[in-house]
Amino acid sequence: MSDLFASAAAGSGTALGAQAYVLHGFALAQAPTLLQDIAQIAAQAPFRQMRTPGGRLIRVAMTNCGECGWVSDRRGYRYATIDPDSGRPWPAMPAAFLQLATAAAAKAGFPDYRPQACLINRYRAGVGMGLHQDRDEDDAVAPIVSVSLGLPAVFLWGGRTRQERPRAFPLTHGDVVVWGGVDRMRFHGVRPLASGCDPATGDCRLNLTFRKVR
Ligand code: MD3
Ligand code: FE
Repeated sequence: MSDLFASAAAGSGTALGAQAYVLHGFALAQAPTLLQDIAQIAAQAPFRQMRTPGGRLIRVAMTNCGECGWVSDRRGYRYATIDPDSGRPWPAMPAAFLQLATAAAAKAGFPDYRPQACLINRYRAGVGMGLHQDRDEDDAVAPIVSVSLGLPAVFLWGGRTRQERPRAFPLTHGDVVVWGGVDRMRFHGVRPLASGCDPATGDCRLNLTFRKVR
């Protein structure tokens, strides 16, 4: 890994791959606003555990904001403009979300980023996400921007095949990761969370993932 932007005023960055970057603490200043916005979104579209197409409960609790949201049920994984639980559109993407995502993408070399969806994942102690690829978006090179809030997690960064052994690295409160281009289809996952108490989120980790869907 090489240090990038090491002298930039907005913080340091680490390259994970040719087109994947961790921007350490990039969201720290906005974190309180983001957390307030998440609470407002969750009041309209509560966190819920969705089911896999195979019928198993997904352990990460999820909600969405933006033009469309990621959903999973017996019929499969997809993006939907309507929240299936409420029958209403997903809450709009807050201005602070959009600003942060576009600024992070630009800093990582992806100008003109317009995410249509923001999936909000909530992890509690013992909950992780198995190794997978994100393949439900039409655009397989546009970046995904992820924002970590609250309890720390160990992120698993794999290859383009499931066989490649993933590298583990920590993501902490305020970290932003941008993955696009040649690194967009890498396998990735999150180790089960250790228990803890974060001053901002209490007993959980929240992760925002911004996506260009179509
Ligand atoms: C790496 N979420 O929602 S960050 C997901 O922390 C997801 O909640 C994790 O994986 C989380 O699908 C990881 C997001 C992420 C998204 C796309 C990627 C990491 C990625 C694409 C390629 C490599
Ligand atoms: Fe993913």
